[in-house]
Amino acid sequence: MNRIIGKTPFYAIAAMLFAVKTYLVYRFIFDLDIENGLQEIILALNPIATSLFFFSLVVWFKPEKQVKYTRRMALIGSFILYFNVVYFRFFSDFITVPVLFQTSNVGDLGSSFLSLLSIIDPLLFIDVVIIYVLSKRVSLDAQPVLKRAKFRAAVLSIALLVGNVVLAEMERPMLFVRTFDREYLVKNIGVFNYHLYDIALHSKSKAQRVMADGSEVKEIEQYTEENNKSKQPSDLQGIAKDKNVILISAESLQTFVLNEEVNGKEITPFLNDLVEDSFYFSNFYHQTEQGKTSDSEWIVDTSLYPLSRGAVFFTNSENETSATPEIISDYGYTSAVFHANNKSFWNRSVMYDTLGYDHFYSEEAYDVNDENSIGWGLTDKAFFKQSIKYLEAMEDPYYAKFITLTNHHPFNLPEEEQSIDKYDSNSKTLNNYVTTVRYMDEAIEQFFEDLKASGEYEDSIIIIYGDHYGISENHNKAMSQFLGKEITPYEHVQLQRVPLIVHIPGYEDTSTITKVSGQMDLKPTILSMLGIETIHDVDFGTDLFTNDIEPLVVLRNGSFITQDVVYTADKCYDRETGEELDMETCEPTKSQAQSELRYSDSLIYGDLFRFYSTGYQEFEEKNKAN
Ligand code: GP9
Ligand code: MN
Repeated sequence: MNRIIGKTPFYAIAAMLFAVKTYLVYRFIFDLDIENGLQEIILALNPIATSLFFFSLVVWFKPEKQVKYTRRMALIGSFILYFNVVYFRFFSDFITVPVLFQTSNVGDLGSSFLSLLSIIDPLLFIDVVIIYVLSKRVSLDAQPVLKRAKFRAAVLSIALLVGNVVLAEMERPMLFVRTFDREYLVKNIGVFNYHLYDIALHSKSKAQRVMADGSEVKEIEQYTEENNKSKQPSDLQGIAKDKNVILISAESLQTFVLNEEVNGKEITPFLNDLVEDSFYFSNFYHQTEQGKTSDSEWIVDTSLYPLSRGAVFFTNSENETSATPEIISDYGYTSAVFHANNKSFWNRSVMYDTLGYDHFYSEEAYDVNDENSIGWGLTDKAFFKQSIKYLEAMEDPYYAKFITLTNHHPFNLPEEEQSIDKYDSNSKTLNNYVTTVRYMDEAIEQFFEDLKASGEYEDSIIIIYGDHYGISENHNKAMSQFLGKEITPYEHVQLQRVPLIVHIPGYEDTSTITKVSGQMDLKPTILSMLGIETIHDVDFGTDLFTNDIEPLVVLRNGSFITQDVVYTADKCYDRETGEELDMETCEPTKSQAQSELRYSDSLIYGDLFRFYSTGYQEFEEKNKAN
């Protein structure tokens, strides 16, 4: 035995044993999805790099301490891994700092805690036992004492770790900025580095929160009062009082596909018809940034801006909020989100509680198999079909949000599911896109039929909106072929338009509304339709059915759109013609747009709703009182 470990530093042997165990846990307990060779390499490299990095820290101590700390490192590391294993068995998720403070989660585990333990669990500590036994026989002379040996250990472990991060970035660009999903993070940087990253994220947002004292809110309230609050009630105020609200977040749906054809076939035949029979906002913009779908959810439910980096759903999931589901729960509404993806994606499982949702029907609520999955998971058609039973079981009135998935990049669809030809351009993405958009159109059509058949349709209003763009700037050449015009910075802003369709069954006096609007406006519009009036709240949206407010749509990158102008990349354009105007025309609104973004950021980073109590009342109540 002594001969085997004779010359090798003890920390390195321990690191290797620990790495092998970690790899096996990743592979067989966390069951991380491996989609390609690079992911395979990362998953094998990461435990080695990370273990070596942490265990090699002991070389800076005296040899006897090195041995002692190596043992401790193995024990602590094993417990961290084991806690994650137990947590994962219950939540299919990884521990975050806020979770450690969420005692209610521990409550959830309750009596089932014992059932989470398995007879294989002692095996998860086998390396610790081996390390303890070996540590008694290790020769202290073989431990690094010279500076050179110490530096060699440090350089090697850091190099491996950097290699791991570089590969992870290649595999998932912007992994850290977007912080998509804990599973991706763990898959790419391992569970230990993920914990460090999570602690850093947490400390940063906590620090900003600690600095805030709430004095800013008055000024922000005054601003939003003056600029966004209508003086006159809209014509549709209370039109949907006590009705169900069904929101459909249409993945990657952009306005440019509506009323367009490919080889003589409409891309969105159902939506084109629906538009005729609904309020359709033809100049409605998404306002999302890196948080993509989650940003759109944030904007729609809170009427605040997303952040310029990261996703609020991750960075500020513990904030106090004033979100639609929570507000309307006071008026008898139950709320739910339906989305057949992993519930930790975009930290939804945590964030939906924060926003006040009562239920979240995630992947677990659906029967998902190879036959009914395409691309990111369950097909939209199967998703809507399987959702109906849950919707029927919900207590009325409800606020139910459906998030579709099939029309997601890279927009792959098996040939037999394609009802229209692919587009023909140099962009495979755009070529595919039209086919998946059409698939989603058919899925929504089928959902409408099922809503009617199940009797849910009559008592509901149905609001469909695109969550964000699907075709990025990288496809400008193909887009300019599709649109028959050059994609200038002005056109690029115009391409951020996504459809907004407000469908009120039985209501015939509908129209296409061309005034400019954005996702930010949905919260006040919905509340107003439900007959709920704001007494005081801070948000940046306006009721879209009022006419006495000059519309202003600010995009997260500082571009903005008014009835007259489009401002982007330091240039001012006429909104109708796209002609460039003098910057002076845009200047005053530019500073207003900047302050809105700043105000919204301080509300989020400072968690200012802690210091502010919002107030609502029923529209009729106020009338009665007057
Ligand atoms: C995933 C879905 C898509 O659950 O919301 O996310 P995206 O990449 O569009 O943000
Ligand atoms: Mn999306």
